[in-house]
Amino acid sequence: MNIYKNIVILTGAGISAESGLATFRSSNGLWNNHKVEDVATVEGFAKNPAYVHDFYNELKLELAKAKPNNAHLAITKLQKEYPANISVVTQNVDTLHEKAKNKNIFHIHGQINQAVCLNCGHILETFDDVGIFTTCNKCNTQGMMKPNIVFFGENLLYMDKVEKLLTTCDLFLSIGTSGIVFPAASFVQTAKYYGAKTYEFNLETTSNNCYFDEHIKGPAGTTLPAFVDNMIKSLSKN
Ligand code: BV8
Repeated sequence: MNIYKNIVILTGAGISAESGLATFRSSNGLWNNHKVEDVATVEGFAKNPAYVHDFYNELKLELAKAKPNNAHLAITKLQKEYPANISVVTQNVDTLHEKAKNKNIFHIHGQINQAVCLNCGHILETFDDVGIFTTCNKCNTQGMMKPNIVFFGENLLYMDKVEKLLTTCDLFLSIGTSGIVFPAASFVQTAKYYGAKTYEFNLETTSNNCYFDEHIKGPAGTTLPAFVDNMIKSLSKN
């Protein structure tokens, strides 16, 4: 196995599945009980902000209890024992990468424990409920807080940084994402275009499969630790 210098790890809801969190598009998925347009679009929030706040306040309770699994911990081990720049670009709004003590984490679709003030842009970090009566603790405006979640139709966060990471990485690992939501679904294409080796870790092959050099099938809680151990072992062989 090669030695890599710049590694990007893209994660989706599948990496949190073994922590007991529902993914988006599986049968008991998050969206199945709610319409995407009602809880994850700009229009939905404008139409009924209280409903959207309730959805994320409920999700917050569940995500706060979740514990990282062996896939998250494997990333911590890699970042500790493998001498490379290793970034985690996550579509997940849970904080399991933080709980596992991963470093260099970029939440491109936002974070459940944050709300943003639409008046002054201040980010409120809280696992408490946020609603239409919440006051911004910076500008004191009431009723202008929005979950700091990137809705469909909104630009992603950290995209400048992510672009740089994708065009300079030599290894791109995609863990537990269906490759349906853009632009995150196109990251593998960019990485591959700029010469990265690309691996997909999933229970199934996804719509993006032509851009992956290798598919590692199975639950990430098993496949990723094994892959990380091999990467670390390969250091002594070179
Ligand atoms: C934007 C917030 C510019 C809510 C989310 C190009 C083509 C087509 C459409 C578009 C395009 N460009 C833009 C769009 C529109 C849209 C889009 O992509 N639509 C899709 C549905 C076609 N994109 C956007 O609007 C994005 N913004 O492009 O801005 C712009 C600006 C103005 C106008 C237009 C464009 C914003 C996208 C962000 C939306 N917000 N989340 C929340 O998180 O609560 S997206 C949501 O989907 C989550 O973030 C989630 O992470 C993400 C992706 O889903 P996955 O993580 O992949 O989860 P999923 O359930 O799908 O899959 C899980 C996978 O894990 C499965 O494959 C499963 O097999 C696997 N798995 C399960 N268990 C395991 C496992 N794998 C391994 N181990 C296991 N144990």
